[in-house]
Amino acid sequence: MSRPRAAITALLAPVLLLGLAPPGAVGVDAPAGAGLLSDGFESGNTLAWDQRVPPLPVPDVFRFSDLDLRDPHVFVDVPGFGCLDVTDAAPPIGPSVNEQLETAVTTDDDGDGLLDLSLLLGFRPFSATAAGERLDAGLGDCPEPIGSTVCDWRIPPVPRTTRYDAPPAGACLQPHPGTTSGYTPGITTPFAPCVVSQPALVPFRLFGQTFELEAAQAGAAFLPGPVSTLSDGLFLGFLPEAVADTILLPPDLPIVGGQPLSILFPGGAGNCAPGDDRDTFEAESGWWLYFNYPADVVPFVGQ
Ligand SMILES: [Ca+2]
Ligand SMILES: [Ca+2]
Ligand SMILES: [Ca+2]
Repeated sequence: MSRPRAAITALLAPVLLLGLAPPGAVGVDAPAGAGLLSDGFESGNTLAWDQRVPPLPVPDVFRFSDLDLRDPHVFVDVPGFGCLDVTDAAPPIGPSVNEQLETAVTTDDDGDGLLDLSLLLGFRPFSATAAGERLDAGLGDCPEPIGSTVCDWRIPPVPRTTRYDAPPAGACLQPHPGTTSGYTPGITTPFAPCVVSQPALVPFRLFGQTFELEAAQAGAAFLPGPVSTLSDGLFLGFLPEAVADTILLPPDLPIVGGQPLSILFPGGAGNCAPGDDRDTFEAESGWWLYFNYPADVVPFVGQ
């Protein structure tokens, strides 16, 4: 059992390597030499700030302190065990996907001195009344242990810029109607006071390859007063099936090695589950991916 156990762990761990990041950072394409007076500073549109014009406001950085895939679920046809939902229930061959996600977020399992998966949200600045404020999102380099970690961006991929809002009431972010499959536990949604980023095309890293996740958003709730923790976090984005079909899992992985990523999700070619979790977005077939997360503010040494 040790071989398939390790294989499944290796297979699923890279799922954690998602990178939050919207499309080309707004403002970075400003003409060379553009200064504060020509980049929208006076308008209050901080998104228009040219990143090449220092100083960039120091961000309030929050790091995901856990990550749970809620929808779709991951099914793997394990010889001797059959078609298993390995999302939450620990399969006989090793930990579940979400157990592995937590391990990656909270420990340095691969021994390189850095927490294995660090997802950062950099608010510039964090505002409980934000309307179109700047948010940078990306992967981080954060040394272990988690309790005293200090983060910087991990580049590449470069962190990306979008905008975020803090709606005065109601839900900040919810699943798109008709795109979920009723798994338990359900998808937690953040309610005011909360923040939510605006939809953006984001790079998503998997097995060392980067592809785009469409219309991705991150939302989370917080308590009034100084904010050091985000709760009820929801991260969502659309993975086109055509993209998932072109991303091959590493050939040395047993069971699904060399197969397209889409084999992991119900409805994907070769997936063993009887259901079909695929959705349609802008005439494309694919999967809306839904993750829940909490996040904690972290000391930040980058820009
Ligand atoms: Ca978890
Ligand atoms: Ca590590
Ligand atoms: Ca779905």
